[in-house]
Amino acid sequence: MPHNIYMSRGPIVQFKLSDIGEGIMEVTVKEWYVKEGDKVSQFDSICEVQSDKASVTITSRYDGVIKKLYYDVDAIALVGKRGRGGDARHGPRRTHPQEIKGHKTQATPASDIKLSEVVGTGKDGRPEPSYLDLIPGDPDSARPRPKHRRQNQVMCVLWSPGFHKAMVKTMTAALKIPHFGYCDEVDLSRLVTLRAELKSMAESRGIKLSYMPFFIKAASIGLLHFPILNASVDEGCQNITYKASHNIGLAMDTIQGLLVPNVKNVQLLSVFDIALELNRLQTLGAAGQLGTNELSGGTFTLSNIGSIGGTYAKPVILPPEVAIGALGKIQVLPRFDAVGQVVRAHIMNVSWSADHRIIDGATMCRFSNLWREYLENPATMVLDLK
Ligand code: CAO
Repeated sequence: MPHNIYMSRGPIVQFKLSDIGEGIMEVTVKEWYVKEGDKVSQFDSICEVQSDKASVTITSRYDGVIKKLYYDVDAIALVGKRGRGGDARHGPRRTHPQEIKGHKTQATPASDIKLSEVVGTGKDGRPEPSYLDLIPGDPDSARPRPKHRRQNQVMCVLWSPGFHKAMVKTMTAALKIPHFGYCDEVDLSRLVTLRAELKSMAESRGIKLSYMPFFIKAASIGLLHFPILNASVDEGCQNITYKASHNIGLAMDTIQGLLVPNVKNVQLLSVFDIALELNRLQTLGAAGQLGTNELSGGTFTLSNIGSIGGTYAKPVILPPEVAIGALGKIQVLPRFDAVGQVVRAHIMNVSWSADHRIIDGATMCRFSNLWREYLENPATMVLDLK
């Protein structure tokens, strides 16, 4: 699957999708992250390809402008093959190519690109057009960049390189945020009973109903009272942006590693609507098909690490968000009831982290109290449902 790099005042470099290992010979183009005329920088995500083993994000080797995309989404591309030819079943398809124009680059192919992948076969040494044409050249192409980056060659079932890179970037940015931590325990006994009643009803509608939709909805109702927790702040902490949409992210353990898709506009959704969307996100996550739409735009996050195990956690804020909650395992534990009798209770711990530059402990605590009360008395949620 070659990409073409067009340099309008220099040689044109064609490169092919490198061998991505594991004996994989063909991939399906799952998503283009770029379109005609887009400017890209080296290491920007270009597209997502899927093999029968995993999905891999292809990143740009150059700064430049996208000239042409040669594969439609869902088309099959052969690893290391030229863009022309191929039989009807497996061969690369050229469908609805999009022409993209641009200007010269100073970029050169990364030193580890195999010679056979850098060919000039067309007129004036230009290669024939292939799957993706990109005209390199970026105003800030003079900035230092890694010299020996291996490209498209990491095949990883647990980690998609693109997502891992994004995680490194996000977590490094998160380190700059002074985290405030706050923990509490929640008695979910009533919610356990309620969910047991509703679970089969949801199943009859083809939906799996876990506790997450309740946690997410209670958080959204809480955010209506504490909008500062559904905000973002600029670097100098001068401007706070309050987000109208409650796009609640949920940390998801997927075959591509940790991803955080979000359920959009939770403030407008019922618990059942949230369950429906959560089911969809989990199905996509299990298939390694979560895309930009699902993964971008989150405003607040919950991480249900308790579905795997554990009680407390120390969640890390996902900038530009300002707060995150981690949920522990629901455990059956002895607790005292209102009249001092020991009862069997379903207890879950919650651990919140918030950006202490703009959120104080009292705010986090009040939000947590409200969230806890809704979950401990789930019938009260009905009163506040939109
Ligand atoms: N305690 C006890 N049981 C739990 C639970 C908890 N905290 N969370 C979920 N369960 C139960 C569910 O109710 C469900 O039970 P039933 O089969 O009886 O319905 C079962 O465990 C499986 O639930 P699930 O995991 O499929 O669904 P979910 O909506 O609860 O969670 C998701 C979805 C995506 C959050 C979860 O699958 C996941 O990926 N969790 C890991 C998150 C993670 O890695 N966090 C760390 C981030 S920091 O690195």
